[in-house]
Amino acid sequence: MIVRREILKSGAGALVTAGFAGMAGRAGAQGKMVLKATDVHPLGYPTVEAVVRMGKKLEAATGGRLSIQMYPSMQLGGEKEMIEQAQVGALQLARVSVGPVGPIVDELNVFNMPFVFRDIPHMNKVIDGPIGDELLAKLTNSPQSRLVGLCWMDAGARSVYNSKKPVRTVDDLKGLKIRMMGNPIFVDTMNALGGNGIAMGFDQLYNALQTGVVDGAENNPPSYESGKHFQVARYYSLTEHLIIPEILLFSKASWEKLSKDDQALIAKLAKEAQQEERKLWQEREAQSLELIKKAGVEVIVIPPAEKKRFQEAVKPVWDKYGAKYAELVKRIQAVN
Ligand code: GTR
Repeated sequence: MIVRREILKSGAGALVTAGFAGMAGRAGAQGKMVLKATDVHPLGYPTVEAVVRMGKKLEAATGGRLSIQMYPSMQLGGEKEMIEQAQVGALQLARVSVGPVGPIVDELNVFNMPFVFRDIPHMNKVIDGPIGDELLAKLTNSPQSRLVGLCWMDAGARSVYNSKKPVRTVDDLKGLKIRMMGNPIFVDTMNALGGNGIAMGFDQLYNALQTGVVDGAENNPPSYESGKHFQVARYYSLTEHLIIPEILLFSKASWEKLSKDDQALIAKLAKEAQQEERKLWQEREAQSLELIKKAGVEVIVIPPAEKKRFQEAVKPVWDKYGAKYAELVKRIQAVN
């Protein structure tokens, strides 16, 4: 944090230099560059592993001139801090959820709307196609983002978990304090479902669950498992109310210092990482579900009729935000 403040004080021009200089210290004068990457998840988690593999390919393709140094497990702070550091060039690659990116470029919020995708294969089709490319370009070209959108990644579907009781119906959520990611759409979604949505960083969640500041949260099985949240919140209800892809961001300040060829190489490897992560994701999701069941978590399947009630309950969220994304939503729905 001290480093960051000093960097911020030194002005925009110096930021980039500082960002690369910390790493270049090791590389010296041979033009070597170590790109600093970060993720909230630990080593071995699909998104982390995909970026680590991308780094190995980058190193091989450039004879070691470019490489990636991964700082996993929130070592550089939560996602808000990660994004801010990428924006000033204090780090180069930040793998985050689209959740906290929506407030920066509103169009991306379309992916943050509850039940916007029919299922996970539908989401993957959309991010692989022209809508995915357009939204990455929107982010990159937006003057306020100061970020380059490199690729998407699969994060499955998010479901509610809590420490109090099995949630089987939408009515069961009533009165439960549920942590949501920092974006008003999510707090409104939980409130529409009858719960009490509380915005909080992922980095604070385990403690909040343990001390009862919140009763629960919502996430995909790998995050619920790897964050050890299942140890303190033992009811997991497969509500699948949000299917939000992840996004791999590059600092625009740092990007502009790269040659066109290096930019093209990184962009190509990121596209490969998008596909590679998907395979890792599917394996990990199955493993995580198995692990939490073995650990005694009660996994509650929500039957289709009840799932429909969850979908109906979020109508106020669509009434409030939906009109802005109507065109895009139509195109998303048309993807088969
Ligand atoms: C995870 C996601 C993280 C972070 C986290 C959260 O599924 O991979 O990027 O967004 O959820 O809930 O904050």
